[in-house]
Amino acid sequence: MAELRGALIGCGFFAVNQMHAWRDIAGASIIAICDRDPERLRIVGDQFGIAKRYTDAAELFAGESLDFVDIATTAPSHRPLVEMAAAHRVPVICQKPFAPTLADAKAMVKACAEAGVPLMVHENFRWQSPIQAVRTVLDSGEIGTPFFGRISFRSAYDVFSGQPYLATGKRFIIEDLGIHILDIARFLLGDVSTITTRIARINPAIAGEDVATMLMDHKSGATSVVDCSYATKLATEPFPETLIEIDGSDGTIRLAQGYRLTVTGKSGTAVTDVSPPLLAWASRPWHNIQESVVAIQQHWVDCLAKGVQPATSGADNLKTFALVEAAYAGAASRQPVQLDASL
Ligand code: NAD
Ligand code: 89Y
Repeated sequence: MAELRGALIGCGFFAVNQMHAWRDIAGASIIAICDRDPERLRIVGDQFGIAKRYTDAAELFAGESLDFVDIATTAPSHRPLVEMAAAHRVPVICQKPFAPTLADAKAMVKACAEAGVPLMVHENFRWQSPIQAVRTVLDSGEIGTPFFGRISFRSAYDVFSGQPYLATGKRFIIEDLGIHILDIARFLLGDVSTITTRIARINPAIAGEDVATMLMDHKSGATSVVDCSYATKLATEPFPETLIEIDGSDGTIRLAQGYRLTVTGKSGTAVTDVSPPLLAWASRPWHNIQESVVAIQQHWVDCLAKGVQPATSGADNLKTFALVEAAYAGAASRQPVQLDASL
């Protein structure tokens, strides 16, 4: 198959990882980039040797023949850009958070479905190799049927220096980071029927919540706790590790800090190191996230080749996004929120 010709829109902080990852992937390459900020366009264009540069996405779509577009801007621009891609019949990847509201996200899924173009949300955390290792253990049946999970992300890492907009929004940790952890809970334990949420803001220098604790009923019958914090100072900073506890009818899984996976099940106890590889262009501690960017982008290319829906399609991600909306609604009302009503 001929190499897919892609364009990347949004040449900011995180897009650099996506550009590196595209260079690692067989079967696709980025032939044009776009950013409304000429300085970001210059920096990324020069770093990755991309000659075709646009400051206006409409001009990019008009000027290039594309097999896909990778949108790496922040949420406010996602809907117009995805709808532009759909109008040009160009398959589209969109960064998380999918949109500012669930209504926008639904409209984007509808626009792409009506245009017949694939849509994947860049929901990469479930593609981290330690998380995939947990999924593999569940699939093996070693711990039987899961009845409890705790998916936990607690850190005091300074994310604001690289992403200053995170300090200014009314919403912070659930929308930015919790969205990944909620998606991991869905990935491991299935879809959710009810969520109960408590939030807090500990850091006085930011506008949104930096602590969230969520209790969920999964349709499988399992219960989970998803807890996130950017206000947790620990002896060894775990960023960006997601820690996992799953209890099943025949055993347990523990993914502990330092990427140590302990499985106690039908065959006894096994402890393995599931550290992600440090890719040539990656840097600690981000290497865990960076590796998952390659994995999800490779998945996109594979899905386009096979003509199948990506695991984190727009339609799938509506269920993760609905959890975010339900968490904020439940935090405000202090009441449990049913999920099916919003989808
Ligand atoms: P950023 O602000 O550094 O970069 C966004 C870039 O998009 C900017 O250069 C801006 O000029 C450009 N842009 C915005 N609107 C545009 C438009 N309409 N047309 C062209 N260019 C436009 O943001 P960032 O920190 O790189 O984050 C981007 C997205 O990536 C966010 O949604 C963030 O949540 C997400 N992110 C994801 C991960 C992950 O692991 N999946 C990690 C970090 C950030
Ligand atoms: O934006 C966030 C994300 O998606 O992963 C980590 C992060 O960069 C900061 O919370």
